[in-house]
Amino acid sequence: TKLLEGKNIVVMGVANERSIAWGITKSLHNAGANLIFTNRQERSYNKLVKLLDKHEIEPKAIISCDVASDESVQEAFNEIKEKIGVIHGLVHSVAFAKREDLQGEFVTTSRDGFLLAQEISAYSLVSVTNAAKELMTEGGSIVTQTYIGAEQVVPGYNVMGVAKASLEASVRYLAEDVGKHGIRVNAVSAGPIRTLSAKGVANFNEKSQVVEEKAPLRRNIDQDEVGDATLFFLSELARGITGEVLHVDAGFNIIG
Ligand code: 0WD
Repeated sequence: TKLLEGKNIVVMGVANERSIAWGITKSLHNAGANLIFTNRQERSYNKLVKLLDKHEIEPKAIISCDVASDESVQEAFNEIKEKIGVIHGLVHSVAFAKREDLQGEFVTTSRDGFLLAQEISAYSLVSVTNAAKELMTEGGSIVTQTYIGAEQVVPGYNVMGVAKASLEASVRYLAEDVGKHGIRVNAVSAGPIRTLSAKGVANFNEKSQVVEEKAPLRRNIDQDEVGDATLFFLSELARGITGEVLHVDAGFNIIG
C-alpha cells in the first residue's frame, strides 16, 4: 500500500502552480492521501480548483482560512471536523512580510512590519497546531516550511529571517507540547525556489546563483523535492522524528 493511503491531510498555502505547497500536494496525492485545502484569497481558490482539475486530483474539501484571524482559523478547523472528522497531517506553507521590509537594512524595520511578519509567518503555526491537534485523535504529523535565513544573515531576507527563527523555535516548543498526544512537528528548510512570495525578496536571482555555484550538488532544488521531504515527515517512515529542521537545499547549508 501507499505511504499515506487513507490518511487525511490538510494543506495550507497553495497560491498557484509555483507554490511549494503545490509541489507538496503532488507528492501527497501520489502517496494516496486524502487532501483538504485551505487558502486565504478568492484568487488562489480559483487557481487551486483549476490546478486540481488539470491534475485530476479530487479534494476532500477546500476551505477558506486567513491565519491573521483566530476566528477564521477556528471556523476552518470546525468545518474540517464536520466534513472530514479525524485528520492525520497538516502542511503549513504560509508566510508574509511587507515588501519594503525585504530589502535594504533590517535595522529600519518598523514595529508594524516586524509584528506582521511574526504573526503570519510564525504565530500562525502555533494557532493552527492548537486547532489541528483536536482533530488528530489518532496521532499526527505537522510540517512547516522554513529557510536558512533563520540561522544566518541572508542579506535582504531581514524581517522574514527573524520570523523564521521564531518559527523554528516554535516547532521545538510545539513538538514538546503535542508529543504526548502522538503528534510530531517538523520543518523543511528549502533552498530558494522561484515562487510568488520569492518575488518579494530582494536579490532572489543572486541567491539562487550562489547555490548553483557553492552547494555540493551544484544546483538548486525544486518544489517536488520539498514535496517528497514533506511526505517523509508526514509518513510512518519519520515516526521517530520530531522538533527537527531538515534542509532540502542541495547541501548548501554545510558549506562555509
Ligand atoms: O524560496 C522560497 N520560495 C522558499 C519559501 C524557501 C524556503 C521556504 N519558503 C517558505 C515560505 O516562507 C512560506 O512559508 O515556504 C512557504 C510557502 O512559500 P511559497 O510557496 O514560496 O509562496 P506562495 O506560493 O506565494 O504561497 C504563499 C501563500 C499565500 O498564497 P495567497 O495567494 O493565498 O496569498 O501564503 C499564504 C497564502 O496561501 N498566506 C496566507 N494564508 C492564510 N492566511 C496568509 C494569511 N494571512 N498570508 C499568506
